[in-house]
Amino acid sequence: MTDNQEILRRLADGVREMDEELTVMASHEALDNEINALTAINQGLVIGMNEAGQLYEEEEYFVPELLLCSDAMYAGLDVLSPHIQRVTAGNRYKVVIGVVEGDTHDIGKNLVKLMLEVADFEIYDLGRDVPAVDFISKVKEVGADIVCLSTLMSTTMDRMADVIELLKKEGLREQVLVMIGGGPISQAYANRIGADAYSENAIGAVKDAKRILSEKKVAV
Ligand code: B12
Repeated sequence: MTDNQEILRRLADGVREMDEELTVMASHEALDNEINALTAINQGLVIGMNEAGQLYEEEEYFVPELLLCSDAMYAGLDVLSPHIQRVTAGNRYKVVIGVVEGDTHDIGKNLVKLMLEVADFEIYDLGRDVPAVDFISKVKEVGADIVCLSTLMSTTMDRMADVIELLKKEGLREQVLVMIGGGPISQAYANRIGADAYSENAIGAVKDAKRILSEKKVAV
């Protein structure tokens, strides 16, 4: 393994092993070694969180362990995020983002938010467990260009369809693009509920946001 691969491995290990100190140390090492902050996040911290998810599925980890893993991940993010190279876009498109009602998983949503922020989107984060009506109010209030919906649970997926239905009812569907994502979501599901884009990760979310805006023929 090269030095950089070892550092990325330590970042993932720190998160998986619930070790904030190791995660913070490896984050500083990554910066010292000039590893791109986005690479350190996506190929280090996120890998560790996914490994923790695997251990949860194998019933080796339970809720308390996962919470400690997420603390370690956020500690690493605090070090790395200020070093992400930010882009200045000509036009600042407005994005309303949140986790749908009934679901409190927000790690993925926060990563999508971060990636959109550094790509110079203007973000309105409604947090987690967000009722459909709150998405609609925010879209109206700020004149959003995109709504991003996240969920990690199959039991709450259909709350995404509720948001789309409500947008239609309020006559807002043509004005706003809808992007969805999270563990149980797929392209097939996005097609079924009439979302404009689905992406399986945060980097894809930025690409998709730019793609659907340009398809709508607005300059990005
Ligand atoms: C961490 C975790 C938790 C943490 C959440 C901490 C937090 N603040 O988020 C805690 C411990 C609190 C938790 C609680 C629960 N959890 Co949980 N949890 C997980 C776990 C292990 C990992 C999720 C995660 O953070 N992954 C890491 C991030 C980086 O990945 P991600 O979220 O998928 O996000 C990426 C993509 O999906 C995408 N993305 C995400 N959102 C969006 C949005 C858009 C627009 C786009 C484009 C892309 C996108 O980009 C992200 C970044 O790349 C998953 C298992 C798994 N393997 O996913 C179970 C899992 C989601 N949990 C599950 C369950 C059942 C629960 C509980 C009900 C458990 C309980 N009995 O109490 C509660 C939920 C209570 C509630 N009502 O919300 C189940 C859901 C099953 C289902 N019904 O589908 C899972 C799948 C585990 C399992 N196999 O059983 N959990």
